[in-house]
Amino acid sequence: MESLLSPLTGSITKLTSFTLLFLFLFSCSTFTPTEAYDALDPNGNITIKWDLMTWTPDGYVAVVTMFNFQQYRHIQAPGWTLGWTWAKKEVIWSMMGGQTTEQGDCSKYKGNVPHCCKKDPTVVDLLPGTPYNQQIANCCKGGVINSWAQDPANAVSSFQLSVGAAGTTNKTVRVPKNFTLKAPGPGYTCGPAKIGKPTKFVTSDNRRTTQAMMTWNVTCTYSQFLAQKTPTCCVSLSSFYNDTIVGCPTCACGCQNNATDPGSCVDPNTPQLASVVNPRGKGIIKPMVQCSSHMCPVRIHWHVKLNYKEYWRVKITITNFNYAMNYSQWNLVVQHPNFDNLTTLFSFHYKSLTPYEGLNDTAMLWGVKFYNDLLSQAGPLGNVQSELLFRKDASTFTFEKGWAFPRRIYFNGDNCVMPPPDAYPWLPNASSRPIISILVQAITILASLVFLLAYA
Ligand SMILES: *[C@@H]1O[C@H](CO)[C@@H](O)[C@H](O)[C@H]1NC(C)=O
Ligand SMILES: *[C@@H]1O[C@H](CO)[C@@H](O)[C@H](O)[C@H]1NC(C)=O
Ligand SMILES: *[C@@H]1O[C@H](CO)[C@@H](O)[C@H](O)[C@H]1NC(C)=O
Ligand SMILES: *[C@@H]1O[C@H](CO)[C@@H](O)[C@H](O)[C@H]1NC(C)=O
Ligand SMILES: *[C@@H]1O[C@H](CO)[C@@H](O)[C@H](O)[C@H]1NC(C)=O
Ligand SMILES: *[C@@H]1O[C@H](CO)[C@@H](O)[C@H](O)[C@H]1NC(C)=O
Ligand SMILES: *[C@@H]1O[C@H](CO)[C@@H](O)[C@H](O)[C@H]1NC(C)=O
Ligand SMILES: *[C@@H]1O[C@H](CO)[C@@H](O)[C@H](O)[C@H]1NC(C)=O
Ligand SMILES: CC(=O)N[C@H]1CO[C@H](CO)[C@@H](O)[C@@H]1O
Repeated sequence: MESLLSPLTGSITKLTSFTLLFLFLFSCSTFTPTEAYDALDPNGNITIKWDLMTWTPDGYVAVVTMFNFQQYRHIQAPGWTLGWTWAKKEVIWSMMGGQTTEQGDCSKYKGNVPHCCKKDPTVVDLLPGTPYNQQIANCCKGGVINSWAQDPANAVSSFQLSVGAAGTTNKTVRVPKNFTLKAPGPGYTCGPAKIGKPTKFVTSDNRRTTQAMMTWNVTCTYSQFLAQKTPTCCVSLSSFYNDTIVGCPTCACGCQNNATDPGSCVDPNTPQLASVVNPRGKGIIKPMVQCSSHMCPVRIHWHVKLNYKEYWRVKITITNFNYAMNYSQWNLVVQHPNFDNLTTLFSFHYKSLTPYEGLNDTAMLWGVKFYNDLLSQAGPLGNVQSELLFRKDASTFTFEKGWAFPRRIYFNGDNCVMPPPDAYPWLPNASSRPIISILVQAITILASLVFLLAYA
């Protein structure tokens, strides 16, 4: 209890300039959204590797492997869709661990009919539970791929295809062109296939190495601008030192409009309507959000909970307002200068994302498997929460100027809408805080403690 009474220390002038410097750095590091460059994950990409394993009488058998090298952007249900354009008149005789969505016109083939004759095939993953004789390693997860930081073992997806009417030497084979990746919506741009060194495979007993006949790679990168998404999440704030709860900005993710779009949201008192209105079908699942002033499918609440002498504590709550989505393997990226001294984190996993040497202010947080890695659909179970304990660095720590609040938050890789900085809960009399206000505050805290103890 003694620690609770510690005054909110810190030299104000120093802190103000620090805040200004930080804001300056921060505003300079916000990139124009046209660039497919993510400052928090500069090397993030999805690499699609084609390994030609054997030649066949009229072509080759290839194993295609997609590596999700992105730290925090995963591919969730209904999964990835990969397309390309053949350079010649290739056909796909057969596939394992994946399938094309359309066969196309195979009328000129008699007897053996190819799996797909389209010039621009579109491939999707098979579903879990596919018979073993149609599976290969890393297939059949319904197109769901985890992120590299969260679960590298499940950040890979593979399928195999037998290609005909193709070349049968590394001189006559032509690489496919115009790769497209939907994951599941737009957002990714893929570069051209680049032929490189053939992949070497080591047998499990480490006693023999084989190699592919030929290997090429395609790299795809994400751009939020291309995805053209309306925001999908927002941030609300509160603190122990101010009763105000700063909610998500109004219409952060869209407005409730009964006139032009009746039923654009679900009244929480009649949530059973949701399942009727939004049957699970193909393609992107449209959010079916609970009616609110912000209309976001997901809200992240950051509550500055306690102040100790050497530590301070934050509670994070993620709430699902979407009746059409269970967010599996959700993740959060949070930027706050005190992440360099995160001491304890309860019931979430943590990884520091350090894109810049010496700047350790960004963390990735995600749920514990089988405990809270699933953010259930809107309703009583639709939230997950955690508490974070930070160690104070006397030279930077302050409750002034909203310093204790996050600089930005991403949910599943999407930037969440923050309240405007001038709306953050301020310390009482923040502008010119005389010593007495500390006393008042201490007394207030004491009083509320006494109150709590009295009624506990
Ligand atoms: C893709 O990501 C991997 C892993 O971060 C990196 O090694 C590779 O250079 C990246 N490729 C491109 C073309 O950026
Ligand atoms: C094709 O294979 C030969 C050796 O078998 C190799 O020297 C050549 O670089 C390869 N060409 C390509 C385009 O991979
Ligand atoms: C590449 O694919 C896109 C979409 O499938 C299509 O609009 C475009 O015309 C294609 N370009 C070429 C050169 O095939
Ligand atoms: C293709 O990508 C894989 C995975 O990053 C890498 O191991 C391999 O060296 C790359 N190969 C080529 C030919 O670029
Ligand atoms: C839309 O309808 C709901 C209830 O049907 C109502 O609570 C809400 O105020 C209406 N919103 C507008 C913008 O009219
Ligand atoms: C979410 O999961 C629950 C429990 O597994 C299930 O009953 C519900 O139908 C799921 N909702 C959606 C939208 O998939
Ligand atoms: C960043 O913080 C984490 C956790 O406190 C620590 O493990 C990591 O070494 C730090 N990295 C740097 C570059 O300071
Ligand atoms: C709490 O913060 C709000 C700004 O969000 C401010 O208007 C209000 O005056 C603060 N309350 C106190 C007691 O200082
Ligand atoms: C109080 C404290 O532990 N401060 C440390 C916070 O982290 C930085 C960098 O990691 C250290 O230099 C500080 O000593």
